[in-house]
Amino acid sequence: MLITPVESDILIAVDMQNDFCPGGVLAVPDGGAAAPVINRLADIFRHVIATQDWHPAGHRSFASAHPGKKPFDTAELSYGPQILWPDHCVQETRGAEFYPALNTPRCELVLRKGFREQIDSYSAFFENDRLTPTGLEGYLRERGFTRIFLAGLAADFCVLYSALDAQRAGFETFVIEDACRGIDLNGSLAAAWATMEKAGVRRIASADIAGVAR
Ligand code: VGL
Ligand code: ZN
Repeated sequence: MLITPVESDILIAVDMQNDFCPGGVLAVPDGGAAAPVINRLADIFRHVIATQDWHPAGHRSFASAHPGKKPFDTAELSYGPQILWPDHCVQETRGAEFYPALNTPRCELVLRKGFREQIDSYSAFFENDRLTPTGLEGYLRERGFTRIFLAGLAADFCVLYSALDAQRAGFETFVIEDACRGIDLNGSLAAAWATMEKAGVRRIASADIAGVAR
């Protein structure tokens, strides 16, 4: 399958930030390796946007906000169970900045998410209460995009939830596997791919995009 990007296609680079990359506090295994793949793709797609995990200090998704809890434990928040993370992507810190090896100069929008202290936001479309929209669906629709191509970190969290929401919203949704890396918490990576495939999200490789060196 060879896909030639057209005007109504957009590449979304998810959470390519220092804290998810080598040396970061929530480093995704091999996470930095997604950057050169995304850079190549970002040269080919006519439209590129990026998301940025952007938490206030003391965010409720941080284990440090729950006395007695450790990172990767679960807590019951107002909207249901939430995995607790190390403090990461805190606004105005280096960890929240984009990974320097990411090079997407034509990026048209940076969508920040997770900035409400009480609600986490894995998906680029809805926060973890599944009710609070980020506004991305309206943005993409107003601009006339019909096919969404996802890349970035982490495949089994923010990419997964973004892909499911994009597909549910009626966009034809593709996840570019080698442009992503996963955290893989207790088998979450394999489960994520199974869930995405069942939902109709298409799993492709960067080599499926016409113009990428292969
Ligand atoms: C993410 C955990 C916490 C992600 C963000 O970008 O996948 N994961 N915050
Ligand atoms: Zn986060």
